[in-house]
Amino acid sequence: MSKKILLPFGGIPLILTAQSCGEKTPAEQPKPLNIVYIMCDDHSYQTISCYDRRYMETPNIDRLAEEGTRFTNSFVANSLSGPSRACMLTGKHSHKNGFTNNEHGVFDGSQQTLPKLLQEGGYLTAMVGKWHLVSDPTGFDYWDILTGQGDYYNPVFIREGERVVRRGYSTDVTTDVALDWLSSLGGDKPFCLFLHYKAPHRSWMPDLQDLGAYDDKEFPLPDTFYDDYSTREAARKQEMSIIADMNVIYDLKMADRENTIHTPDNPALESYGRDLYRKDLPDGELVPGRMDSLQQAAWDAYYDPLIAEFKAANLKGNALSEWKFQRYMRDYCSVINSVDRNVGRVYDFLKEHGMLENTVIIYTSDQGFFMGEHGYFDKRFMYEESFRTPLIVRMPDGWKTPADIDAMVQNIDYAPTILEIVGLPVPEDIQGKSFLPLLQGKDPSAIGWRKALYYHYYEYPAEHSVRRHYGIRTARYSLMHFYNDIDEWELFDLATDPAELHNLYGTPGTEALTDSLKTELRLLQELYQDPITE
Ligand code: SGN
Ligand code: CA
Repeated sequence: MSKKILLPFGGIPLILTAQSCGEKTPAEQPKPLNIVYIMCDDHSYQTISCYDRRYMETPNIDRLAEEGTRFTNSFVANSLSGPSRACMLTGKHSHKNGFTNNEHGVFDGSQQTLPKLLQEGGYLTAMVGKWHLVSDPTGFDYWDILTGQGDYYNPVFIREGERVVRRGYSTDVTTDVALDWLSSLGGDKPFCLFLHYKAPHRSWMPDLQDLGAYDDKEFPLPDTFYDDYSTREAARKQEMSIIADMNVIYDLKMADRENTIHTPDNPALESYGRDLYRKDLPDGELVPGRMDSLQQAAWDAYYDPLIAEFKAANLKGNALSEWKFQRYMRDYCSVINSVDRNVGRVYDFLKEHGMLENTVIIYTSDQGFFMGEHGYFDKRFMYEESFRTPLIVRMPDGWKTPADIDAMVQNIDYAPTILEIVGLPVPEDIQGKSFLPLLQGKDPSAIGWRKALYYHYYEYPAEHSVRRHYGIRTARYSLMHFYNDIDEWELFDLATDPAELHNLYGTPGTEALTDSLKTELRLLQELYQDPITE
């Protein structure tokens, strides 16, 4: 049982929840709560050890879960960067916030957003790192964002309109900027920091100190790596296959100095050269977003022998596919090493400054990511690995929150949850629901928590060729409709087919189930007022 303490703060009641049962209670004069919201780009839950122990260890992210709450059924509304960020900022589905896809989207910064509501409630707000919403950020007292997708080495930032090149590795320098901002804060105002890493986005370039970190590890091939996509047309028609679409030069860094590496499974990619990602530069010169000569030398010292080995091996067929999978996993996990280290830096900073007692730490990603399941990399699909996203919430010291929350939450819920945690009102038009009651240990059914999620992905025709689709997911079933230049439904029983290999749509005996899911889907489309129901 928890009790609520109402305190005046900035003219608005601040709700703090203290533990009862004789355990620790907040200090007599509780400080307003700060928020540190850490969001990675494309971080799969499969590569966070508190979610999945198969691949790697992430002790610092795990510590947040140990001291806080791990959400085991956390999802996005549209599995793509810009749209996800817009959903998070507004608490609304894509069709409502207007940012449906990366290709043509420009975020309308004049609309109501979480940072603006926090500012109005007396908060200092900052946006640091990947923004990806094209228009300039609004609602922030400080913003210092990566350009576009951002670069891994010596990245270019736009600091409140001014271009700044920062020497170093993206995840480190982004943390530096965030900690500098936190250090600059004085006074009594609480803050909300949005710390958005570029990592581990494609092309998965590790920090120099992490090169080779997983070379001794043989990653288990996912059971569905050689999926034949039978019964699933949209699943087959994509262009995000490790075997067919992942480029050994661009993605896996196998470019030799003479550009003699070819991609036998995809001749169209042969024209890619070494300079796609390897940046040979005159000594001492720093070209923004590119390695300097010292970084380049360390990079080459690691990759050159691998490139020679790869050329000599002349792999074909499954041997080449599985080699690609191993290299992908090694690079990706190496990039996560730096993420985890930097999450530790943020934690240590808060601890050293006595802020763990009044700061909420949230760790999440803009969407999930395929780690070879169905043979894929990338995301976009409503299939589980991409639809899900990691979510860990560490409430301030003194709170006792459930170790795990299994209710289905979605990124449109973040804004109302944060507003409710800090005691600010949640505007009526926000579509997400605050999951603060779940953090307080309330039973989902007792509070009428949602039983179904709505999803809508729009970016097609576009890179990776994932067809437009919308759908509904309940605790047991996933029903999706692919549309535009295709008209295909897919239905999965997640209880008997968690890998989503057997499309049950149209199979005898599923008529009643399909009808009821379709009815629920239409109700969700009405509820959220999505005009597209093709
Ligand atoms: C880039 C990547 C894609 C990726 C999109 C969207 N290609 O275009 O592989 O799907 O970003 O990612 S790359 O050749 O430029 O690396 S998102 O996370 O920003 O939505
Ligand atoms: Ca992303």
